[in-house]
Amino acid sequence: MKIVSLKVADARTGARPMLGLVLGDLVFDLSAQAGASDFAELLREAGARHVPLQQWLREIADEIQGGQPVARYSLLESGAAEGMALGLPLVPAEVWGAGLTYERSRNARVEESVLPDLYDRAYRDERPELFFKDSGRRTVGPGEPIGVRSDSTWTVPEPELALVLGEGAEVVAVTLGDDVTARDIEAQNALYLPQAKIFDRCCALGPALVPAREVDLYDLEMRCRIIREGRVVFEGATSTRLLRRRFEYLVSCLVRSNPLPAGTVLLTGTGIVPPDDVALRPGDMVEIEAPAIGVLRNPVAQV
Ligand code: DO4
Ligand code: MG
Repeated sequence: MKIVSLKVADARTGARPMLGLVLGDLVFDLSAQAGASDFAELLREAGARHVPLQQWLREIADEIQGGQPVARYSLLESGAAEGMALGLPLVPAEVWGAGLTYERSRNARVEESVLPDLYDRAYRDERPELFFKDSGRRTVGPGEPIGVRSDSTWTVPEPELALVLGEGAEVVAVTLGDDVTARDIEAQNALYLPQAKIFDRCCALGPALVPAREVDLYDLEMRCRIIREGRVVFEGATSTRLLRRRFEYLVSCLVRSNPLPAGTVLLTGTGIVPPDDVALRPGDMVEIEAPAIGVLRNPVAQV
């Protein structure tokens, strides 16, 4: 079961938002059934009914299955559905990032930085690396361009599992995230991290939300491809089995003296780092894939 946000072509307004419930390859109108047009509203509605989101969605799924689907998910994901497209699955209240949660990320930072010890310590210490990524307005959805800064020549995608937090900071759903990073700026000086991480179109989320209990969060395969002029110029894979931190621990550190609004997203760190001679170029296409969640596709643009 997945939840998607749909942009439905509308003669009067251009596009109208709709929530879809994905069951197998069929997408049903969740907005009509749940009375919510976005994920934040869906969370609030579940809270008002005092029912866990997962359980409510199961009940809705039982009712909706016999009805008429609005689209095929495979067509939506590939951008081929008529009059409909996938949108950002939720407008995040805030986006935070965790770093150095995989050995691969630690090794890459140690090699690139003039202060390697700094990264090794954050990988090993009890306190994890957590950083602010976005207030929501720099985050794009499926099919929308991610950005390369005009002052960076070495920007890379960071494919990460993204946790969506509810009212009490519990993980209600997961999706895929891209913590787009200017590695040259990050490597030059650790104090430049906010500039390496936060800029126009620095984050992508999607294609779908999967309720947290529907998947084994510690056994998710993830792949990333960079496609240039129809050719794959980089492909890498990882699994959340290789994660060095527990998700609950990362969240517990994030909310220490830091209450967060429902709908906050935590990117949980990357286990895929392209080799040093690979950098994103405008016109590239980045694909991030996890069989349990879907494929997040974003073209690359200069910002
Ligand atoms: O400071 C480094 C950031 C590392 C990061 O974003 C990651 O490991 O995903
Ligand atoms: Mg990252």
